[in-house]
Amino acid sequence: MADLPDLYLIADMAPDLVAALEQRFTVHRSDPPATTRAICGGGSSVVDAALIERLPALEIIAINGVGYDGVDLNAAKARGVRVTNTPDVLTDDVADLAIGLWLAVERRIAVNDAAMRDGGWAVPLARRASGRKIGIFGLGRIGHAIAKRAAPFGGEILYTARSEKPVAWRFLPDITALAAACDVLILAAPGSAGTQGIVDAAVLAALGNEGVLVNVARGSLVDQAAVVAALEKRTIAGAGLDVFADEPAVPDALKTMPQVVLSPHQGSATVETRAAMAALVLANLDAHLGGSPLPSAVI
Ligand code: 8YV
Repeated sequence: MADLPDLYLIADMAPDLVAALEQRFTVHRSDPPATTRAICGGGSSVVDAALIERLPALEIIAINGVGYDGVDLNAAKARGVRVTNTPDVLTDDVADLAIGLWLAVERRIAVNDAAMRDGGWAVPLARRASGRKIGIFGLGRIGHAIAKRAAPFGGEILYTARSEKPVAWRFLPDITALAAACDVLILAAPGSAGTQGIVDAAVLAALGNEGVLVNVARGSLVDQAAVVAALEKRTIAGAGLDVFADEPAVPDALKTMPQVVLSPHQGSATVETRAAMAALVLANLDAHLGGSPLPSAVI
């Protein structure tokens, strides 16, 4: 039997996906040979110019995730290397979690649960979620899905994005204006040079001491030290965080704050969605090997 093409696997994947990859490829988890034609990674995987250069036979980078902020697209493009991701199939899950984190912060769900497990019952009053003005940074598929889920809570929906969209929600020109105009700032934009550290002390001050920050995008979007300081000083009221600057590391200060709800990058982490993501990864790789159009190509 002819040798299977070589694939470099650079992130942990579900056993079913690994087994399916091993049916199609000779899978390498380290020291990929020069004959490597494919790389498979996760949404936070780094595929930089040096790695691409090291693999002269590389044809495709298949990301198991919607984000590909760790992939050097220019280097890939220069080599004619295709890049694919897994959009759409995870949109609902990430949007659901954004709403869940917001409600968990506002209604003290996690901290009350912990208090009861410690034998408690009497807890402080929470804050009403309904009617709060929801600001969404990034109105792509996930941002749009969050807006649709938030609208029935009765508060105004506002957003900012690279451009105004043909939607009924109010557009603000930048994230500082959005933070000043909303009560809850939800981050749903991709990680990139343009969004790096965009949520800084000034944006947090604009959000204000009744404001809540929710991040289901990337840790790189926020100045994490500024977020910790703003929470400690009550510059903002609370935060629901699914992503962090240096995962899986999480600042200890956040772990003791009752006004913070923490989640270990679980946006797309459901059985159904991970199965759909895996199927899309395989569909992209199979299409590439078969010479047919790629189902979800970035480039
Ligand atoms: C995944 C993600 O957790 O889609 C993304 O960009 O970050 C998450 O869905 C990650 O890709 C793991 O593979």
